[in-house]
Amino acid sequence: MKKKVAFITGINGQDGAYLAKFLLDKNYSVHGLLRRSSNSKLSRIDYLNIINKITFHSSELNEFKNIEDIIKKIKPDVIYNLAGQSFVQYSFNNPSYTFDINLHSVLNMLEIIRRNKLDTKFYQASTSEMYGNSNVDLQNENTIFQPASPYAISKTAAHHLVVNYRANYKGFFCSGILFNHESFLRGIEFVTKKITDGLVGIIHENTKPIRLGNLDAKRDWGFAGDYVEAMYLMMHYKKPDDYVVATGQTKSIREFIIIACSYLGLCPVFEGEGLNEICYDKKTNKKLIIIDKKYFRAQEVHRLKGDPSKIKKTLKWKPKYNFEKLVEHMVKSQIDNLNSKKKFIF
Ligand code: NAP
Ligand code: F7E
Repeated sequence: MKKKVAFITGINGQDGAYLAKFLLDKNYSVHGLLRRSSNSKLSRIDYLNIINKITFHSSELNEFKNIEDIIKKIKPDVIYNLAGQSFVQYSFNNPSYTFDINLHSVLNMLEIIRRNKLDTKFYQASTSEMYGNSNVDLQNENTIFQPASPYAISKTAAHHLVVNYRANYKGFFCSGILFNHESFLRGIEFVTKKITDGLVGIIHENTKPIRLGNLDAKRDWGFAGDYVEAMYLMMHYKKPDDYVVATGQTKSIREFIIIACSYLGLCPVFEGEGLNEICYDKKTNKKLIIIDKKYFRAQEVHRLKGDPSKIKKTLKWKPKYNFEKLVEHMVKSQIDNLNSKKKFIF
């Protein structure tokens, strides 16, 4: 039987790499988009041992003609659009670039499918950031969006495009509204990876304390491997729709630090307030965390907590990792990484 063909943009990112592995295991023929600058660093795909099983294509996401040529050539059954300017803080400094990649590229791909009359299914990587500082306790598919950053606005507009194209043209277009999901493959600029790699470095390599911003923001954190399975389930349901993917629990950065410390035998004490707060290990007096105003945002999203009832009920999605298991995975994988001959940096 002919293999189904998947095209993953952002294949070199955290989710792209996990999804590529997941789809290869489901016997898909996997094609991935790399921007030219990505060619020299395929570390996530390398870590998962799948480089030789993927066909790579090279283009910036926003180059309409290149993307159209690739799609017409490989005729994918499914496109997972995971490429994006994904760093919220960067979007305050570069809103225009963020809009170009996160919004215009989505419009381009939907137009390519429509104009060429393709029956390709399309998945869009929407985000919990679209809810912003919502006053709703548990955010679900019906909660009003109040985006609080250029990143969130670009993703909200792209989300509406997908909903609109689905209604107008009846294509199989869906969005996963994914809450934060992390793993050992997370980029080092994100707070969970900064904390786990930073603490492991302090213990095993005597590195400097970690510099962080707001420790009191709360996020609903899941494991990326569980979340790519949710994407797959959405794309294999009988009809296209949008789903919240979340754990239903929310934890602060401070709680993340405390749990990560517990897996390293550290006893964290927080002292001082605001920019003068520090965190040190009670047993050794070693400084672990320093607050740095550079890491505070122009506007913070204070608390996110998702309601995954719809995806659990309709698609029978069930995450395998809880918060503690996620943190343990990130800490232990980094210790293994430091002890192995081939060291991965993401
Ligand atoms: P990620 O690790 O930052 O990966 C993003 C990927 O997009 C990278 O491979 C990057 O390429 C690629 N990319 C960026 N700009 C590009 C461009 N101009 N042309 C082509 N490729 C480009 O992000 P992720 O965590 O896997 O997230 C995947 C998607 O889900 C993103 O769209 C993100 O906004 C969204 N999302 C993420 C979360 C989360 O918690 N992880 C939650 C909700 C939504 P390089 O490898 O060259 O940098
Ligand atoms: O920040 C606080 C920061 O950058 C989380 C992306 O995948 O998830 C991610 O966006 C929280 C924020 O993730 C530092 O202020 C404190 O409150 O790890 P983050 P994010 O902004 O939630 C959503 C769902 C996406 O869609 C995005 O693509 O942590 N924080 N100190 C810090 N954050 C960072 N990065 N660095 C710090 O030093």
